[in-house]
Amino acid sequence: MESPAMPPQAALIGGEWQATPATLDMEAPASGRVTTRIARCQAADVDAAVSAARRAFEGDWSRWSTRERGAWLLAMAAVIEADHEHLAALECLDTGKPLTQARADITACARYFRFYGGGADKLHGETIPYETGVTVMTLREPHGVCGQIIPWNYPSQIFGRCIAAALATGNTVVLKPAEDACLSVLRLAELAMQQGLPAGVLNVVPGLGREAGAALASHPGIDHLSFTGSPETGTQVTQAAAVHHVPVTLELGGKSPQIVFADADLDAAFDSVVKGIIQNAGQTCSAGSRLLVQREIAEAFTGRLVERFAALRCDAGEADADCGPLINARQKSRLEARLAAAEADGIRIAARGQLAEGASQEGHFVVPHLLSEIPAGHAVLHEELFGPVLAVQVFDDEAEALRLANATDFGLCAGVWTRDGGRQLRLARGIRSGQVFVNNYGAGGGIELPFGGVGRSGHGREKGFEGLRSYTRIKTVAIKHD
Ligand code: TXE
Repeated sequence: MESPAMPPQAALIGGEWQATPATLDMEAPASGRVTTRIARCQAADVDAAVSAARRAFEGDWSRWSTRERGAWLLAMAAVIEADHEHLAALECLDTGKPLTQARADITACARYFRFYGGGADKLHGETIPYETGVTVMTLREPHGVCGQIIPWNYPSQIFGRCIAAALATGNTVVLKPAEDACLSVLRLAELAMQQGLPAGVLNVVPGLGREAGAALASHPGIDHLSFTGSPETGTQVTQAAAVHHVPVTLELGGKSPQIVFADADLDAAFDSVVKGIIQNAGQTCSAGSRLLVQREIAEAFTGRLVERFAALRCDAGEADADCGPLINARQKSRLEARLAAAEADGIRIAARGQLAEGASQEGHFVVPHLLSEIPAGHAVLHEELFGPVLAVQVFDDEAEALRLANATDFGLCAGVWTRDGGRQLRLARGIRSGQVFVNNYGAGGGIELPFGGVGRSGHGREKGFEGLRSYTRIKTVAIKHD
């Protein structure tokens, strides 16, 4: 694969690409090689971006009708589709993910623009019956200037879900992409400007979390903040935003179970269990990282998994193997330390995948691991490992399955595999999480489906129409008349 053309090495502020005195090297996770540099924004750059976003919000942008905003988003979807292969190549190089996955992510990004482009003129308030002679209505208004801090695992998809929903509802945005992977985001911002988005409606301030990210979270000039990342950083961001009473949407990852009962379509469950943890090398907030399997089928089902895991190959994204590398050396050594601790604690490594022959030794690869015989309460059952590691637990009956599924502080997704209709409904209600998939598992997918967590997985919802609603606030207007 040829090296894709690189996006601007600058910040986008008030419609201008502005270089910063300091820059950050970007590294390809599959080779450790530096691919390009990005801007390293500081508090002053963030301040300028927030001011530009405020001017845009109070200027022309607020006069665009919902239909005009929708039309722009639909045109942007077409532009993304036209640049599909270039964007996919950037995403593949920058994150290390298999090219097929990178392509799917760009397709999803375009679909967010299409979905929210179509939705822009379909969101409305209500009228409320009240006293005689008083008409009451609710207006859905944009928050104003939205701060968005996004991670490196799905840069283009998360750009799509946050930016398209925020712009569809008339907000302006200051976006802080992740320092580990943001090339597709910069290219998408470049395309948005070429597509005639007014200056200041979208501002992008690349840089470090503790610099640009912290400056954005604590900025008094933002009206709403959305953050996707770790629970620890989520707490810091929330505390910073609370000083100015800024509402926050948090998407903080998970430890999602896939529960397989003996009566399920086991072939379908099997493929989905593997994909649910291997996708994006397990660096997916909604990864199915715990398998709960019923005792009658546990040996046979796990035996198949052992074979499949042993055959999984890791390689650079462009080789389009089963699994790419982890994002950086820090994530790799963090995961390796946890795997070593698990082994030292007597947990069985039932299977390990392999590194492809051509894979670079400098790449941040960790091969897929299947863990079994795990003592109750062990860290691998409740920590988000964020790698291709599946922890297997065996249960006897539905009550035990539900108890194990809920034995986590996280609550983002769950998969339930059973043909028993009553059990499907009982578990769908009983599992403490933002999404439950029955006889399928939509890790990371589902543009139309509200998405978000409970507990340590965060709060607020993105995606679907809920995503549009969350970028608006309600104003109640009561008019007394004759
Ligand atoms: O996350 P951080 P990291 C989880 C996953 C992973 C762990 C650590 O378990 O192993 O987090 O990853 C910005 N103020 N997820 O260290 O720090 C940062 O620049 C404001 C799950 O990469 O949360 C980046 O843009 N912003 C997750 C974003 O926060 C700050 C995806 C995420 O970085 C900041 C990624 C600060 N003080 C990691 N510090 C998911 N839910 O999908 C950092 N940032």
